[in-house]
Amino acid sequence: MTRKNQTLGEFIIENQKDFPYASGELSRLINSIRLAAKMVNHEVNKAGLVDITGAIGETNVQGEDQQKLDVLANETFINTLTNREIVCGIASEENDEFITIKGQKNDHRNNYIVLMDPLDGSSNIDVNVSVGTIFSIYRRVTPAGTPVTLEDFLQPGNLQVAAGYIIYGTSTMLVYTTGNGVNGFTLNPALGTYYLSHPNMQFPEDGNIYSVNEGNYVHFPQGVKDYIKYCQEEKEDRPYTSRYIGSLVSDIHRNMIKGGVYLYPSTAKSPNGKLRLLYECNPMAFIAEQAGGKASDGFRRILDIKPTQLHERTPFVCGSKNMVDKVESFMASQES
Ligand code: P6P
Repeated sequence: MTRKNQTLGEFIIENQKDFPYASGELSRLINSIRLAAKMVNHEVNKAGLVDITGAIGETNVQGEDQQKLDVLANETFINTLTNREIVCGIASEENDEFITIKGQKNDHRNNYIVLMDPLDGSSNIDVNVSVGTIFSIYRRVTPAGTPVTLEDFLQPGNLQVAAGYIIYGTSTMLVYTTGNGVNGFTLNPALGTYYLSHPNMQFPEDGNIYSVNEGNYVHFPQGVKDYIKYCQEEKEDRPYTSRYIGSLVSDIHRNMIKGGVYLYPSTAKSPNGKLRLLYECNPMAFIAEQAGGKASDGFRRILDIKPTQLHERTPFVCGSKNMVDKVESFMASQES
């Protein structure tokens, strides 16, 4: 149920009953993400004012230069989630291994695990372009009372109980789903309160925006090359518009509102694509499908992929259903 000017807190309480595990834990978990997002937002919004945007000279498991805000965002979400007695494990793009959380009684009795990219698109920080946090939530599958194992984190995306993102843009928004549609909340920074600004977000079935780094064109599979040329043809419903921010959350958020498709295909440099399955593609795919869109690796539904490694990558095509179908048709024609 949604109503105008509803706050995130009111929304969580009024819709908690829709969640099969309505023990209140998930609500508390979303609330802790809400708090952490406000704290990170405060730092992101003043990044240019203090020496906090520069790289700290270290690299993460992806071999990417860690920006100070990456590290700060990672620590903020981990600390906030750990202190809420709901989560038994956390995996992050910034950490080589997953983190086991015993709980205050050291009994491993918490039921949820969170996987996250704490600050996606962080290379944009120094140029003042919007960045985002992406999170994915599962119930643990190993027995309560025992430490989480890698098995708890390697669940297919179709078992997610919730997923969402925070976009630190011209305004800060929290967009999430618990499997009952997608709702967007905009932060009023003066009050520190999120208000329901985008109820029941829906991907338009079609659109005219394609988002891909065309600098990699020569390395793309032929099917992707053919799709890009299709978008550029002078026809009644084309050419399309190319929009690519280089920040996954921003590109997909815009495409969900306006209609469009985002592609990060395999390339010679990244034969499995660049994006990570567990904490980028799965949560964005859950949101896309809940909003009536579609997400695949060009051939298979993203949410059905069985992960084998914590930081594994996958090619990613996500957006308006008819546009993803079109990309897949070009990919299939090259396979036959
Ligand atoms: P490229 C940011 O590093 C990111 O993970 C996504 O947010 C973004 O869409 C993509 O990589 C950009 O990658 O290779 O086009 O710069």
